[in-house]
Amino acid sequence: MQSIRNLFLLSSLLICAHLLNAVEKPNVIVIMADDMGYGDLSCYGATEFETPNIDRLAAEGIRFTSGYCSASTCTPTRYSFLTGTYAFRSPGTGIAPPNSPAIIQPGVVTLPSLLKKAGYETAVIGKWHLGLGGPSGPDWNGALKPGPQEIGFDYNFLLPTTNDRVPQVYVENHRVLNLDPSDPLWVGRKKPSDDHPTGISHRSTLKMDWSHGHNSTIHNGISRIGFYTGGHAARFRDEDLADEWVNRSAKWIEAHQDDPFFLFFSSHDLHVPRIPHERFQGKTKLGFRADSIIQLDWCVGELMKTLDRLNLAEKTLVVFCSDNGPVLDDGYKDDAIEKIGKHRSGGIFSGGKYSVLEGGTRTPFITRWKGRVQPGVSDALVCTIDFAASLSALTGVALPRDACLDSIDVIDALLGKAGAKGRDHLVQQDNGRGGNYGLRVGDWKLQRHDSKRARNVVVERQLANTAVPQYQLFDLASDPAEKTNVLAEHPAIAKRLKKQLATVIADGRSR
Ligand code: NG6
Ligand code: CA
Repeated sequence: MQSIRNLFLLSSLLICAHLLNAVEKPNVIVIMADDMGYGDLSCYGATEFETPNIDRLAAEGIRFTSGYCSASTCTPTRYSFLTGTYAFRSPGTGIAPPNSPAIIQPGVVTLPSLLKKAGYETAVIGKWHLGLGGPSGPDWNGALKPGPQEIGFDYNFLLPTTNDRVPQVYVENHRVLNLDPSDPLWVGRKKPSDDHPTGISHRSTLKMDWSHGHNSTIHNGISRIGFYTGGHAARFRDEDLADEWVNRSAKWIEAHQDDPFFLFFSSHDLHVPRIPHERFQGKTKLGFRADSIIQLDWCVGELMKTLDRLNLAEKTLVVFCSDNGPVLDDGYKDDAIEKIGKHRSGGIFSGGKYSVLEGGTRTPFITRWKGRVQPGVSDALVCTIDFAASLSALTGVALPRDACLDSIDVIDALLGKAGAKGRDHLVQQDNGRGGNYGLRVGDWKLQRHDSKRARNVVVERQLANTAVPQYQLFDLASDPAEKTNVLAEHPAIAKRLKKQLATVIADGRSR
């Protein structure tokens, strides 16, 4: 009896010691760029401008060469980042319109709700684009819920959709900030009156012209997707967004410096309309697209200064990533194509935003944790969908079996442990409507286009749809640009990957 009790005590002690060793609770800041391609930073090969702050982050941490987001548009990547589940499993996770209701329902296990279980304070500051409110959509003049606070964030300060969509107001927790009740905010899909000025009727007055779409309500000299009226006291200037994110973040970090905290810093740079602050305009020769990159680089520098000032750099895991690959003309005439010169926004990869080619989802991906992560370059396969499982593992939170269905624990790779390989496969998707997928397994890449059309034209020109076979196979080791379909030469591999992709889709989970 005595020996059984001793054995029990010993094993409990061992388990405790193991848990004590394993569990670490660094602060976590995920900085997500918007529409940034693999080649858009000098630490990833850009030569036409410099991004010193992000380069420093990479030099002090790990720069991944196979870091991905899960989709090549914003809403599905953000959905997967927060829920740990591939967006193609849930209809209604494509690019959200201005009046979209909340896409992630209260009760769903999310990255922030898991971190709350580990005792974290959590916040999202910046672009949301995952809908707000119940089934009938956002109540702009009332309480905007459900929203981030109903799915695990203690605090939110948001651009509610994306800035080429209406309305241009901030949402702090459940309310539009500075909304004057005597000037209610109305947001809709139909022109509210015959004389309502639009990008079509008042085109000559615009400070930046549109090239496709984006010709409805005008605010700050820029016409947008969708219509709105009222809420004038609440409206912001596009030029001030980055400063606002930085100031709000510094304040929030300072207030939570003694807790473990998780901050999702969701930049709007370099999404259209690209209107950097006046002090960044003209900083590069490439126009406002690259000027916005410089602005984002400045934001990263300011965040790092805040960590240094509060002595938090060694207590904080910083992640830099993007929500989808690059696009040049995304609806406004900002000279992104005309001024691109030698710059290649997708680096050596083909495709970009809206595409399942590598350029659509293989993006900059950096982790830094001073004093804990050994600096270097890693070719481990990691994805933004993996933070839920990885950070749960790090912080000692049990991941429920029926949640985060595609999130893989790659924490060893994220923290640069020698020999850590990350995932063994990854499914890539576009906006999720046409049955377009990529499957990467090792150096093999299967493209599946059920529509038999692919958006695979170099982003340096206008995107266009080209006819393709339903399935194509590429060897990324010799052909990273996915130029030569080798499916006919490797029928057995193609068969295996087709089956694997079909199984991941049919099983409803891959974890
Ligand atoms: C597209 C918009 C594009 C951009 C995108 C969403 C048109 C013609 N194009 O529908 O400008 O807003 O949606 O981008 O309206 S994302 O990065 O938020 O996914
Ligand atoms: Ca985006």
